[in-house]
Amino acid sequence: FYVVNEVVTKRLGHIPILKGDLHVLPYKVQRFIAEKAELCRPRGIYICDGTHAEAEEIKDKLVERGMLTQLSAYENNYLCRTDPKDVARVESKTWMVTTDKYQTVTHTAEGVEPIMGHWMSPLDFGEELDSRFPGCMAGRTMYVIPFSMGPVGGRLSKIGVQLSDSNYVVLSMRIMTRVSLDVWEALGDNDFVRGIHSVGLPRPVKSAVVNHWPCNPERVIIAHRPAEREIWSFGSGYGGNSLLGKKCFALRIASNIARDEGWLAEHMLIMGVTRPCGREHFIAAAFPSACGKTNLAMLEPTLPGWKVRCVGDDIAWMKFAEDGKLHAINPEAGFFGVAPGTSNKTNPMAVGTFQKNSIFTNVAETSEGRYYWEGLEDEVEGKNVQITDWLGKPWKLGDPTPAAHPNSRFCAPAQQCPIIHPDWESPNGVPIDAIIFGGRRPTGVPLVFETFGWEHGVFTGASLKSETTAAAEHTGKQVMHDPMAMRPFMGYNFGKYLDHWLSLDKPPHQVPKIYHVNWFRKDANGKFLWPGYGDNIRVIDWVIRRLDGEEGIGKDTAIGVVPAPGSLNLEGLGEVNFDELMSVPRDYWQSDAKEVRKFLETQLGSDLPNAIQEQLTSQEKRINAL
Ligand code: GTP
Ligand code: SPV
Ligand code: MN
Repeated sequence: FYVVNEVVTKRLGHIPILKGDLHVLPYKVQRFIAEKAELCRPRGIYICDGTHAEAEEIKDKLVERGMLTQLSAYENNYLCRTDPKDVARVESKTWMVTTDKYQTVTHTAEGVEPIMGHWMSPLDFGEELDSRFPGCMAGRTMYVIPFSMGPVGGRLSKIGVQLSDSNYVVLSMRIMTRVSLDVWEALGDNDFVRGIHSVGLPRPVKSAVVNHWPCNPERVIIAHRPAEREIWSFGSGYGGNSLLGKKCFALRIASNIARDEGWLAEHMLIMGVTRPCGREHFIAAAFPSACGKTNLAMLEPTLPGWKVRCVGDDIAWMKFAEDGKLHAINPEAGFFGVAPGTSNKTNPMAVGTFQKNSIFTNVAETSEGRYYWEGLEDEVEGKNVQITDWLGKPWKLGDPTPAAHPNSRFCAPAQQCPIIHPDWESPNGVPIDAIIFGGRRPTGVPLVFETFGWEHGVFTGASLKSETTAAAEHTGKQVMHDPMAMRPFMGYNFGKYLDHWLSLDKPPHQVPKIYHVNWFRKDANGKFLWPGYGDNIRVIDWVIRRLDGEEGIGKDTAIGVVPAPGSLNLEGLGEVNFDELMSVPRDYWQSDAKEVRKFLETQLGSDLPNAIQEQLTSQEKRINAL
């Protein structure tokens, strides 16, 4: 037990502790709570213990208020509809606060806005903070959420404490991270990542609350102070904006810690793939938001004898271990996955995961108490089923607007995944054999290629592009640069980040091979050339055979090694235009190379690592020789 000192008592003033006991909290945590309570002035403080009873109590209250609806066809599944103005990450209002601007952003060419990292000065941040946080929790409860990213006490794990006035956040954080009193014990006197989150709507509220979902879209700010390991989030209750363990901590803050400590924090899934012969390989893959990580992580192979097991679906923390191998852990404990497109046909393992104890946000609902979204058309039983869309309006098949919001999500415990890997919580992580980058590239980019080595692989990751999706506020479907699938999540100067990646290729490290995939190439009629989903195992099969050194299955091209004709297992597939899928069109790549050079030079300026510049030049030469 810890003594509660006078300063803490004084700062708390009359704010009561509604639940929990300050005496079990390490001093640093007590001071943190007292300081922020004095600032935000909640009506009371609720220290979460992570128990089942606690979740039940909060859920019952939210159902009573109408914020959650039970989906009665399942066990302990709930639907939440947000204010339609609060449905995705808000990249334009997400900032890194550092004294030196160039800690956050690169030295871009004159007049060019940096797209990696969004900088705010400490002075400006101070003003933004002062105009939002004082009194922002008035009339609300401040929840104290102790959480561990990675298994509690694990070698690669880190601890955070999030303060939030949103009970939806409490329920979601319990699924997405490990929330428990054990965290205090593991923490002791050590430092922790601090998260302060408010929906930004103190009581009495001056504007109407839509769908019982308090938020303040006009005043949203998500700010990170990496030096202080601190996150301030205001105005949004949605996913990546409010579940601070996820993108804010596990990517933006953690990438800073990772650079300092010599490891990597990446937007990557982690999967174990076992071949018919019984040998298992681990793969980490980075695709931008809503580009297929969850689906690949729990893919159900269409090739007989193969087994895929999921370690993580969104974030990987990776560190070289004594054995020279890159070991990865999934810092999360749940999946916050894109709902539309998820079905028994495309991703049965995800469906299996969210049959109970899950929260669905902005999906549609059937009159039978089931969830519904685009992609489930074939799974609605009975003619008389009525559907209510994500906005709460009656909806029927063929209506011009979608039933579920395109960025509607399921939030489900990873433990429930039928193919969760037995080592998914191993504190030492799993050894990564290959890293895959990918994106949505409708034209020009082959289904798969292997890069020529670590530097070329890092260059390929740095040149990653993808069509924008509904995961953030971008509209339309333009192909956008998303280096390493980290554009919205970069925690520091992208040039330094590339330097860090490049520096890892040194003895005794055995760096993984790096690949690039594209499930989304289209034909002249706009149809996908590749069936995707479970059939992606055919690409993984080729990747693993390459890792094993099988001869005669690769064909050199200007951008990397693609499968040689006949080397991809297409057995049992309908017709596939292999040549078109694998082609590397000269004109396309010539103009792409020009665009990539311009991008890297104007975005990175003097921060562009020499090794990347050399890769750019040699790739241009290869392309021009096509
Ligand atoms: P975030 O959670 O936002 O980081 O997304 P993610 O990368 O995990 O993407 P996810 O697996 O949820 O897939 C996003 C969308 O792409 C879903 O609608 C999927 O159905 C669709 N998708 C995933 N894999 C494939 C594929 O191989 N082919 C096609 N055509 N679509 C896919
Ligand atoms: C993403 O956008 O990459 C997500 C969802 O995984 S969110 O948690 O909102 O960031
Ligand atoms: Mn993601």
